[in-house]
Amino acid sequence: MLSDKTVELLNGQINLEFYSSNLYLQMSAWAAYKGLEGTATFLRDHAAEELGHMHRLFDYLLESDAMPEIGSIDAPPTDFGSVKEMFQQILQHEQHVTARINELVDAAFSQKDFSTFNFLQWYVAEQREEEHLFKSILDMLEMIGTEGQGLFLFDQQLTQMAARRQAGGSSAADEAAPAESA
Ligand code: OFO
Repeated sequence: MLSDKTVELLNGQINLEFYSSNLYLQMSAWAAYKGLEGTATFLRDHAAEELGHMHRLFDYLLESDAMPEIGSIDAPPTDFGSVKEMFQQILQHEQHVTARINELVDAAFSQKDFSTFNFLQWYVAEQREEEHLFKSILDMLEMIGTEGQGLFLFDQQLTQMAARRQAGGSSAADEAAPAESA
């Protein structure tokens, strides 16, 4: 049986994963509005992944005879400055999510709640991958640049990353490696 504190923390994480999904969906809309279709597709897919993270928590609470509670979710911003600024904001957001996961792991361990501690290990690994993925995208942006055809080339890379991700055949690190242009 989960403690009240653990249920509250896991419900808080459900809320954060919902927010992450809405944030990336809004970023996807912003990118599509700017004509960056590859970036928009990549972010839209990522928004769907965040819903998957939310569902895992939702199911874990139910399997533990606790009640998931959906709270109100803050509206995400609608303007992200530039593509580079947007990916910097994503990395900062993922670092914030990692800090929240670490707090959850710490709380589970100190309560000797080893079931929740074990459940959370998936999120620990996922956050390492996600931070690595977005750092790699920022490195790629740095290399390609956004001047001249740079933004077009970057967007093409994200089209290919989204396709590889949809095919499910590569790790986060592979996804961020610049691919051959067609
Ligand atoms: Fe992006 O990992 Fe969940 O929030």
